[in-house]
Amino acid sequence: MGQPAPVPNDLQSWWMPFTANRQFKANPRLLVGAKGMYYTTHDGRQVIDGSAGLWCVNAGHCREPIVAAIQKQAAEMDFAPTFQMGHPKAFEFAARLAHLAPGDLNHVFFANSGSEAVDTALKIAIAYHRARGEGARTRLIGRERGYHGVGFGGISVGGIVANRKVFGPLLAGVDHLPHTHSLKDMAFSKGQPTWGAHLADDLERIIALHDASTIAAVIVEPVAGSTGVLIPPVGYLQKLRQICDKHGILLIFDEVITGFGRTGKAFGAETLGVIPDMMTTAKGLTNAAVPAAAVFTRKHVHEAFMQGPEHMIELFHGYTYSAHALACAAGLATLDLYRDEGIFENAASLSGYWEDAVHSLKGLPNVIDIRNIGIMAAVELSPREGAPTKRGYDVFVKCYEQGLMCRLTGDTIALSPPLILTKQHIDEIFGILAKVIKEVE
Ligand code: PXG
Ligand code: PLP
Repeated sequence: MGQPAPVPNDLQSWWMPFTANRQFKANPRLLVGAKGMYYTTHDGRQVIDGSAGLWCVNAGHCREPIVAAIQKQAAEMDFAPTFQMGHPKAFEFAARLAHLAPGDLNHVFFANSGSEAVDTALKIAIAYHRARGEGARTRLIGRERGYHGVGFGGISVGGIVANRKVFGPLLAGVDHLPHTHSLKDMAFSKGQPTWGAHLADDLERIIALHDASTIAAVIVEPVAGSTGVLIPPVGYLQKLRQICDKHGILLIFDEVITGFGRTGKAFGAETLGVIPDMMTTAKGLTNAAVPAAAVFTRKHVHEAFMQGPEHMIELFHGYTYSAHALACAAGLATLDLYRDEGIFENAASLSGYWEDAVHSLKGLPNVIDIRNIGIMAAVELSPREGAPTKRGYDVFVKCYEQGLMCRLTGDTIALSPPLILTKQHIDEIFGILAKVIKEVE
């Protein structure tokens, strides 16, 4: 027997997620290092991280306390089962999170990605009603342009057409609210648009159609992120809350992006002044250093399950890696950093400077809308005649070449840098973006 043949290090084997694989592999962009606000590229350049990775590295990259916590945990205990077993850091992490969450959102179920968190929350919603003797409440209401990950539950309640249309009939019994974006009525709003609260009234129409007795939950992102940063109109989420309460429907906020400081408070629920019955989180939960997600539930939701014989499993759901030891260690170190460095407070205090900086792009060629809240923003460009998404892509690639990583969705550039940023970083981000927008036809 000879040596195994050497494996050629080519780009073909990895089928990349949400990527134009053939285009990318013809001209790859590889990241090889990261520190604080910057990535290092394979050709040795420093690129400012205008998107916190994928909206997730809220405390900045490779922070020592998080690195140390993961290293220590990996050496101490790598994995512990969490079905009928436990480990101390999982309880500690859940208790810290419950303390951080608004209202009585004080029970935490762990998963490993936003998609799993969404599936978990939708399943809990349906099982909750059944546990209370309302087993006919199985319908789920999402929203057009919503992003709730890529599981079958998430794409069913989600409203991104490309993520749904080739995957068959999806979950049955799902309906959608209209999205809240209208260029005509709200272009260049700063923070929450004043137009659009009435769009929440459509929930009453959907409820009248199906009857409240068949509806389990409504799920929305408090700020729609992935679709291009759509800020909820003033009063809109309050209306959803009132209508859900009136009809006994659970309200779920998908805070996978808005959680952990992005809007200037720990959760979007606080910034926007509405407490949901459940909240899904991931990303900033562990500063993305180890994959993890958490579903927060209010006391009454949890209590509905804590009935019946005590030897019975209350919820037949969970993942091998729920409350993974490395994730809990990383998460605890992350929460310490958020608290000790006042990272959410930094986001809140810079949000005015951020708003002024992004709105200074108004008037540049092809800019048709600018939206912002906390430390997130979108710059929408008009699509090129007959070639939608091409202009956005050209801006995205040129930004990367000139030292800025941002996110692209269609012809909209989204920005959501780490929340440890300073005014100089904001100047750097918008300096590059403005220059590129002027250069791209
Ligand atoms: N819900 C929301 C609101 C999200 O934003 C998910 C669920 C799914 O999380 P996972 O961990 O399964 O990806 C997300 C994720 C982008 C982008 O740039 C957004 C997400 C993920 C990747 C890219 O728009 N959001
Ligand atoms: N901020 C974060 C990120 C936290 O994790 C916590 C506590 O867990 C707090 C604030 C609240 O800190 P304290 O419990 O010291 O009031």
